[in-house]
Amino acid sequence: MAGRRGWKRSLTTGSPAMRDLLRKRRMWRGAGDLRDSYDVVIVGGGAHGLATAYYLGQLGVRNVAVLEQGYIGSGAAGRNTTILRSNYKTPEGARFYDASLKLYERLSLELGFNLLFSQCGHLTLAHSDRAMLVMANRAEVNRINGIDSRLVYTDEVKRLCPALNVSPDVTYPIQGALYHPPGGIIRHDAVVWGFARGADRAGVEIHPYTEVTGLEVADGRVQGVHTNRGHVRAGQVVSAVAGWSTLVCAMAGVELPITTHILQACVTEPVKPLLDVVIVSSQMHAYLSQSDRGEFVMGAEIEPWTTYRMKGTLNFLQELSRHTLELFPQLQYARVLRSWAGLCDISPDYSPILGVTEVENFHVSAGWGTYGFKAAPIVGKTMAQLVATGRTPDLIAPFTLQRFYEDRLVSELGAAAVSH
Ligand code: PYC
Repeated sequence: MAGRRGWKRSLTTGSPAMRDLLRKRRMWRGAGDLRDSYDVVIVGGGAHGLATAYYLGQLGVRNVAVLEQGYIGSGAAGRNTTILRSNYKTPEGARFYDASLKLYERLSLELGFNLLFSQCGHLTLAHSDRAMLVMANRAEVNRINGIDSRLVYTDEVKRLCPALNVSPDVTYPIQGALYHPPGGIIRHDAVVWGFARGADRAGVEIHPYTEVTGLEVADGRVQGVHTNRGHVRAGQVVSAVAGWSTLVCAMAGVELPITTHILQACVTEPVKPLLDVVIVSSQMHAYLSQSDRGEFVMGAEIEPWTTYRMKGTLNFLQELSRHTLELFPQLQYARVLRSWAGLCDISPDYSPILGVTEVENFHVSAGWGTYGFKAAPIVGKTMAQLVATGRTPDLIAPFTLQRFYEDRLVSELGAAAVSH
């Protein structure tokens, strides 16, 4: 005990050099009090909110606060299955997610923080003639946009993933796949921490456990934010709250065409390395990867009912196990360690809703459905440009809320393994 007390004393009363060292080692500063006023308030301390804060810092925008109702990264950023890819169906989507993937590729270096990006490749399996046509189509769109994607047949699928069961004697035999070499997995909480640390170093204030309870709008313009810690004035407000988007935007009187559903995932105990590519089956609504620790990380389709309650179901575990064992029978004795559910904010065309709203200076990053995590860097970068310049960057122009009033949908229907 005496030893521990001594150690504590040296932390608090150590030399200025030691205190400086300890301060530098912190990932980010403690929250402190809220100021009366910020130039920019970002609602949501997940990957999108923190990325926006980070890129605002890079653009030299100061007096920025991130408000998070829980601990940072406690929403969708901490509940995804860490998959990155850009093999989307529409040219607008493919270009947008490709820009995000390219940012991810150099993000560890830029943030000076290892995000453990494993660019191991991504296979979307096709189990029918129709699915092969759809994959061929996606490969075309991808290649036209400079994205590395191609149709492969069963022999190459087996070569890329020797552990996969490609036998014809299963419920859904594999005919081929869309192969996307730049796809992969990344450490999701490291992405959150890396952006938080980078934003903090640029002077952004990060306030966890600060819930937004209302938005103040007057004369068609956002004026401030009510929180459980008091009111703050705000020049601009960005909503980056994923599954809670409809609720936060409603506080500003902005109606979003979004329904909110849960998406469930789970992880097995660690097993020996046998999977070094991401496997997705659209037919079976399943996606799998193996983490650096050896766990199989697996997810299923969104649940069809709308809810804000993140409760898991036994049915999910049963269906996902059945499909997984069809693909990887060798996992029959692997135990599931934990499962979780996250909220998905789904738009009518399965594309995001990004940028300005009818309320001046109130901007939104929403409608992510199941694609949000992979978009974090490009959302951050483009939203920061919007906030800093007042102009909508070309990359996100197709995704404004206005498209639903002008029938300009960007349909990503069928570009994922999760019911759509
Ligand atoms: O679109 O890659 C994807 C995805 C994986 C899990 C949920 N969505």
